[in-house]
Amino acid sequence: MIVLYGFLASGNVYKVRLLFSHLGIAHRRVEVAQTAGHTSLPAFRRINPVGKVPVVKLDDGSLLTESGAILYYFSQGTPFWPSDLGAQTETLRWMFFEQYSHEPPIAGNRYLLGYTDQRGGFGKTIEANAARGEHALRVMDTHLAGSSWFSGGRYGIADIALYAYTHVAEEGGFDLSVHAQVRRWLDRVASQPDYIPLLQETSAAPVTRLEEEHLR
Ligand SMILES: N[C@@H](CCC(=O)N[C@@H](CS)C(=O)NCC(=O)O)C(=O)O
Repeated sequence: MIVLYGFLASGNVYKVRLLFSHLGIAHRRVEVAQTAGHTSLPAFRRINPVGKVPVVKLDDGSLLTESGAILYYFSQGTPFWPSDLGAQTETLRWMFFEQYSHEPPIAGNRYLLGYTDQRGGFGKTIEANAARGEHALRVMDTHLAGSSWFSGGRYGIADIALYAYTHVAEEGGFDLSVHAQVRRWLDRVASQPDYIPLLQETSAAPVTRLEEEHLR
């Protein structure tokens, strides 16, 4: 069975779990506790030298890293990756936007405000992320005024990539009430068949911890 390394509340891991749910792909999850520093452990750095989740281990032992690359891999030959070159380019445009202009400030503030002691000298970073993230949300809202989706005219992997941290942006201090088009799009995503909420466990076998995994 496919192994997915990552923690449940991670938006980047959720992207993969949401696509797996839509496609009916079974996986077993290995917990890698970021807040306990487990992404820095030598055992994990051997799996992904970058030290980030998600990581997917295929049945032949090969490893896939980077959420966008993993979405690309599993969406091939499915409706979640368009067949037309223009729509593919549009999908990639929004996935690159997500990785550079959207996820760093929005996920960054969600992490700093929700998972760290925010009095620990992060004030200026939180402020800069707030401005960058708000800009990204405005760009999305403007796009959605003329289009229902981000993946070339239909729901696809760019929508999944952008949904992961947009739907929890309020945990990072962002006000979604001012982005009406974004809120409608969030509802459209959540009404897709086999949608799962972020914290719903999807592992088809008991979740193990990284330490246990390396004793197997
Ligand atoms: N570009 C990467 C980013 C992944 C990422 O930032 N993962 C976070 C969790 S959401 C992580 O593993 N952080 C651990 C750390 O930085 O030590 C992707 O899209 O997969």
